[in-house]
Amino acid sequence: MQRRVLWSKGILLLIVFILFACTKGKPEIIVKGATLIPSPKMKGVASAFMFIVNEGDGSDKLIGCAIKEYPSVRGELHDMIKGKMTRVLEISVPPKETVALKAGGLHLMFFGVPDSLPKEVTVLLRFEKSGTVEVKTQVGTL
Ligand SMILES: [Cu+2]
Repeated sequence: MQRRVLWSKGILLLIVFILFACTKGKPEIIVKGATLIPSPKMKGVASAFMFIVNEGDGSDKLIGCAIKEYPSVRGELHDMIKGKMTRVLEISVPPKETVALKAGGLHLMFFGVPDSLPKEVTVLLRFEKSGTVEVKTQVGTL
């Protein structure tokens, strides 16, 4: 009896291990075409748009953002839900997929941005698994 229980526990552990092995691929994040656009209407506010590419086999999540040169700037993740800008706490980046952050959709939003900015800043993207990714970001206009 005791032996049979141990045996079935062993089988269960093996199944769990196999399932884990099949899903443990790593994400590989690459960011393209990043731009930071200061708001023409709201002082100290800027949005950022970019393509987040996950070339790896595992999923990841964007969970935060900041601007390296301006640590006091507050960064948020936003989405447009039913035409209304809404703060979200994470943005999923599935394996082998590209997530577009663009005007009218998912985007980053920064508050407390200085009036005059250099031509390029470093946006810091914080991912659940990949950690912090530094992104050279062009400062532009819409
Ligand atoms: Cu926004």
